[in-house]
Amino acid sequence: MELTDKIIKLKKEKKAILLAHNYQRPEIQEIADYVGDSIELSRKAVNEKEAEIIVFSAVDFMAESAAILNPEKKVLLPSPGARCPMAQMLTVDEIKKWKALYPLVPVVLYVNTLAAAKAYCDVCCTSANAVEIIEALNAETVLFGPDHNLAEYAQEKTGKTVLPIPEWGFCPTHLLFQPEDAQALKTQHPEAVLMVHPECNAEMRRMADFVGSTSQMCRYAKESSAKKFIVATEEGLLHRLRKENPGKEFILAYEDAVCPNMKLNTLERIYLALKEEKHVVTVPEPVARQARKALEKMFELTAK
Ligand code: CIZ
Ligand code: SF4
Repeated sequence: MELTDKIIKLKKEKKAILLAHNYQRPEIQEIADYVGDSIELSRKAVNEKEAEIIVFSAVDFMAESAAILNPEKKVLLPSPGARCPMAQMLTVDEIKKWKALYPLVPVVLYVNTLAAAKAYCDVCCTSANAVEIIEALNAETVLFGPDHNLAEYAQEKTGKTVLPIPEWGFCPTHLLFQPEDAQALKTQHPEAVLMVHPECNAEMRRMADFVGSTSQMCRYAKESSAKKFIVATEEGLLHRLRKENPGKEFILAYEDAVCPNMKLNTLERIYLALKEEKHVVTVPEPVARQARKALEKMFELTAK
């Protein structure tokens, strides 16, 4: 039996669902029950009442969020080494340091953080709703971590003061996109629309026709009358963009823009994790309780 068939069979037997992030390998996206961004997948995890096991094909912080929101379910991360380096950039000590400096300022944390960090914030956000969340808060200044590019983007969009913590946090994959490469592609394909993720640097965002999260890029590409798009985000999204828009062309803005952590998940690892029910992600309850509040506050403040 093919590996994909084995996974599908096991999923049924064990009442498991497979959630795959937009950056996962095409063959994983193809057999997933849902493909989406971190917030869409977290919502799916909560709404799937029947499921007993959630196989979360993504990186550590996303699986942790699913575990926090579903304490009664078994959440498996197929490859335990799939850890987001940006999430590691914000330690609890760093948050405490900034909170001491700005005791009255709310702390907004990107979901790309470890559970222990989330436990110290007021509300979480994703790249799809950071602007909406900061706008909804009754504060003119917020502390925001760990991505300083998203902080800067949110500051531009909201007109509020968004202080990045740490001051330098970044995604190593989105850092690969540089304006010279994007400009060369724009010159080669003058009719193409440039879509840029807010984790990219300010020059990239400034030359973009559209700035948005992966889910927002999918929506934009579908609704746009353009036929060609240059895309500045992790290459996994191009599989979904091409599948959903067969008549349109998608070009990666930098051809090696791969997140090696996301790519640690393979069909083989998904199969083994599910078969042996291994690599269970757990978050100690005192931390989970606090982090859950921050995630729930995010759901509360966003209609989407
Ligand atoms: O929120 C997510 O899923 C991430 C990390 C990227 C995006 O824009 O969807
Ligand atoms: Fe982390 Fe960037 Fe990889 Fe997303 S693409 S998991 S933010 S390193």
